[in-house]
Formats: sequence, C-alpha cells, structure tokens
Amino acid sequence: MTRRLAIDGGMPLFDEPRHVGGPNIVDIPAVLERIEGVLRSGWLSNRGPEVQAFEARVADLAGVAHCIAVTNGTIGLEIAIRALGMTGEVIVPSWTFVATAHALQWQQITPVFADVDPSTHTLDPVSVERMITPRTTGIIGTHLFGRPCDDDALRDIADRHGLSLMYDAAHAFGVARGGRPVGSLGDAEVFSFHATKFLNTFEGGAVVTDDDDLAHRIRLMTNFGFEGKDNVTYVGTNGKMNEVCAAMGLVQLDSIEQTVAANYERYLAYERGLAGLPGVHLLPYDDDARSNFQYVIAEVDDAVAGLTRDALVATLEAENVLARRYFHPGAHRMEPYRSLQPHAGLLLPETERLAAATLALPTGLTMSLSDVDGVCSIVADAVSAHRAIGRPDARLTA
Ligand code: T4K
Repeated sequence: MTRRLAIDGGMPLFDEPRHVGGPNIVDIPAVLERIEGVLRSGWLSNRGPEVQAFEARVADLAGVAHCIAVTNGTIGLEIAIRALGMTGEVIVPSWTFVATAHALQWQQITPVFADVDPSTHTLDPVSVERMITPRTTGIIGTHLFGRPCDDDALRDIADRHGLSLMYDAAHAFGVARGGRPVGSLGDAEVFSFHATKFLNTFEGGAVVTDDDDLAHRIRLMTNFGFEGKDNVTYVGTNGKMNEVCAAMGLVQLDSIEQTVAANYERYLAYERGLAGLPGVHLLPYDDDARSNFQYVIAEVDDAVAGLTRDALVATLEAENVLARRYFHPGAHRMEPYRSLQPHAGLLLPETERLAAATLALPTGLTMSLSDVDGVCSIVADAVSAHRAIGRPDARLTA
C-alpha cells in the first residue's frame, strides 16, 4: 500500500532536512585538538608547518611531485589557467559547476563549451575536437561526480593540436583511472576541499602537477609573486591556504578510507533501493576506476517513470529531502554565457538532456543507511503514484 506523499498532503517522511553536500567529518575531537595546536603555535598562515605537511600528503596521494594548497578550488583553477598561459579560447564542458567556466571568463578567456559522454558525464573527445579553432589554447575537463575524464583521448587531442590539458578535479580527490591517480593526469589538476566535498578543509583547494617550472610559477602566483622576503618576480594574487584549514585537512586525510567505505555502503543501498524502478536509474561507477563514491547521481526518464526530474525533486523536497538538480541548466544557460553564446546549446544535445534529467541524492556521513532507504521509498512511491495517473508533471501543476 503506497504511503500518502507529503506533496499530496501526507506527513513528511523526515522531520529534519536531509541535504546533499552534508560535510564528511569522522573525528571531531581530533580536529579540535589539531586546531588548538595551531592556535597555540602562533603561526596561522603563509605556508606554515600544517600547510607544508598537508601539501606533501596530497601530492603523495595524487602521485605527483608538487601540490600547492590554495584558499578554494576556484582560485586554484584561475591560477593554474594563468600559469599554464591559456589565452583566447579554452574548451570546457558546460555540464559542470559554473566555476569551471567562470575561472576562464574572469580572465577574459572565452570558455568554448563541448558536449559530454552521457555514460560518464565527462567531456566527449569527439565534441572537443570539433570545437578547436586557431584561437584555442587549452582543454579543461571536469572529472564530474568523481568520474574521471577519458584522459587518453584528450591527451591525444591536446598533443596533436599543441594545447595545454588541465582538469577540474574538484569532485575527484581519491579517485584513480586505470591505476593512475586523479591529480597525475593533466598538465595540472585542481582539487576542491570545500565543505561539501569528499575531503573538506572548510574551504580549500589544491593545484597539483608534476611539472617543476609550472609548480614554481603557481606557488609564486599564489603568494603575490614573492620569491623571498622582498623580491617580487611575478604578478600574483593571494590564494594561500591557512593553517587551520590545513590542520582540518590533515585530520580528515586520516579517515578517507572510512569515508569511502561509508559512501560506498550508501551507494549500494541506493542501488538496491532503486533497483528495477521504471525510468529512474543511477549513474554507475566504473569498475575499473577507484572512486570516492561521493556522489549518488540519478537520471529520470520521464516518459517511463511517469514523472519529470523536477516533479521528483519537488516531491522529495516536500518530504524534507533536499536533492539537488546538479548542474542544471548547464553553464551555457547561465550568465554571461547565455547572452554571449546564445546558440551554444545547439551543439550540446547530451548536456541539454542531462540538465533536464539528472539529480543528486543525499549521501555521505550525514545520511544514515535508514535515511537512504527512506529516500528510496519516497522515489518508489512517487513513481508508482505518477505512473498510476500517467501525467509526468501532475503534482507540480495541480
Ligand atoms: N569545480 C567544480 C566541478 C565544483 O563542483 C566546484 C564547487 C568548484 C569547481 C569550485 O570549488 P570551490 O571554489 O567551491 O572550492 C556548492 C559549493 O559551494 C561548491 O563548492 C561546489 N562545487 C558546488 C557543487 O556545491 P552550492 O551553491 O550548491 O552550495 P549550497 O550552499 O547550496 O550547499 C550545497 C549543499 O550542501 C546544500 O544541500 C547544503 C549542504 N551544505 C553546504 C555547506 C556549505 C552543508 O550541509 N553544510 C555546509 O557547510 O555550491
């Protein structure tokens, strides 16, 4: 017997909101202790011992020689783009968080949007190659939702056309592709350690690379261009991570295996709970890739499910489940790109389709397994209620 959904006047299944992006924090006492040590040390910023230790561990996990810890992923993208000498046009997905495109536009570089492969939600190499013009200087792929880009194909394109290849790895810390850790794939890669990410340092990020000269430039740019106490050799900004964030990161690094295990358990619970549901399926994880399982992404085929993605999100919201329509409507439909490139969508059929069909479901340490079961039951009830009526948006328009 189907429960009366909250959107139809029933009681919400959850009293308190269940969020996408709830922070993963395994050991709060250890965080507090380490932060107290920083506060007592008298050294709070400017690449102190915590940042240096954090950088060494991130570089090691990413399988690269250099890590430069930064204030957030967006600053990391901006600095890496500049340090790589990208100008003119750079090819990026539209199917990503808008920061990927903004990091280019912010420095008067045109983001040219390429389409994605729907099986991974990452750049489609065929579409990338089509977008290359004489003004193209680089490619930035996003390892979206922790799914690594097709690095072999993108590297081949970049090499043949003499382009820089960089990755927005905001979602992919701890991920590996065919045994190679994310971080070691592009000329440079950028992690985000925002509160909502797999590894969080409150706010934070890192640029990682194997290239000694590039790392040197990035480090200078992150600290106003200072090379020594009063010697400025480069135009720079202030992108430095502080000691408290690094302390948080160091404690969090100790528990990444636990976080992966918890995420994986929740992913499997969603897989079980949604199995066989008509028109709703999860974006699978590639068996060949090591993952952090940080994102549970569902796609709704409204013709089969009997309800649209938006109707499902509204149904969940009424039950206090705050799923997100990441990354609707696609960067090309956000300003300033919508005005500057009004026809971009014509070449992005998969992006347009995914933008209408995809939602992120709450997972991570703030969600219990029974919470996950509850979310699955709401989805199942919503699908059966809508299929019974046969009108995809019935409850939104009622
Ligand atoms: N590239 C990609 C592919 C990215 O996804 C991001 C960031 C970046 C680059 C840039 O990295 P950073 O510069 O941020 O380091 C959030 C985050 O602010 C953003 O970091 C993240 N991507 C993006 C996917 O999500 P919003 O606008 O969705 O944030 P908000 O406030 O709506 O929160 C998202 C969810 O998380 C909500 O359900 C509430 C929950 N939440 C959030 C915070 C801050 C918590 O439960 N606790 C918290 O402390 O952008």
